[in-house]
Amino acid sequence: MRVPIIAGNWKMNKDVQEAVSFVKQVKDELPPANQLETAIAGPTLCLVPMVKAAGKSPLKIMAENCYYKDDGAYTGETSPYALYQAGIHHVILGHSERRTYFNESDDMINKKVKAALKNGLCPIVCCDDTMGRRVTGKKVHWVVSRILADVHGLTDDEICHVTIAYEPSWAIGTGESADPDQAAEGCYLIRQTISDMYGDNVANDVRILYGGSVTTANINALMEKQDIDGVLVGAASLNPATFLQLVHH
Ligand code: G2H
Repeated sequence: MRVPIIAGNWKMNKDVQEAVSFVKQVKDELPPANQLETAIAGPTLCLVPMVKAAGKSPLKIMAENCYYKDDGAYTGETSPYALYQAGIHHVILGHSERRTYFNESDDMINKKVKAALKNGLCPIVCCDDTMGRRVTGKKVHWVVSRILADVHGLTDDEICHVTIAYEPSWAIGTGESADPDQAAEGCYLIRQTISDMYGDNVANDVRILYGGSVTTANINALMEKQDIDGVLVGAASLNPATFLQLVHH
């Protein structure tokens, strides 16, 4: 059975004090992780204090990115090895904003996914989609080719530690969420692709999330869909009370 996930992605928001205060406000109000997983991805500077503040609570603290080398002369990058050693065991990779503003290619994301897994980190691999491609009917090939490239070369065991997030670019931060049917269609296509690559048993174990303008108003309709195992939430995850409403939707 796939345990559902409610994950926040703060992006480049909050300082250390704000991040720690948020964690302290929510950490005792969360369901057990075997019923519903809860996670927050925060800015790199905040991660270690957040892990400390979360203590033994079910809240998982995630990185928003990492590099594909463990160490070396890579000024400004974050080591997946060092993240794991610091108690951060999850990382978002390939977010649309990384692809768009920092020119991350599928090849680079594939290297990062492999490096994360090698170091014990569980990646949430984001797979975007544009309105243009949707309108011209190329959406199927686009979502599928992203997945084929980003998880290329992973073993059956490795892919089971990967979560995939379907995030249409036109829904990210725009207030215009994909409607539940569109979101479910993207997640379904991704699961079919995983099934073609690894078989039905593996595809049934891999969790697939929807992300893009998720709010307290639309989360129920999204979570009801069979192929949507959870949500990756940006703006609506910044307020502790709203995050708790999303968790207890
Ligand atoms: C999509 C999402 C979080 P938002 O990027 O990954 O952000 O909910 O603000 O659209």
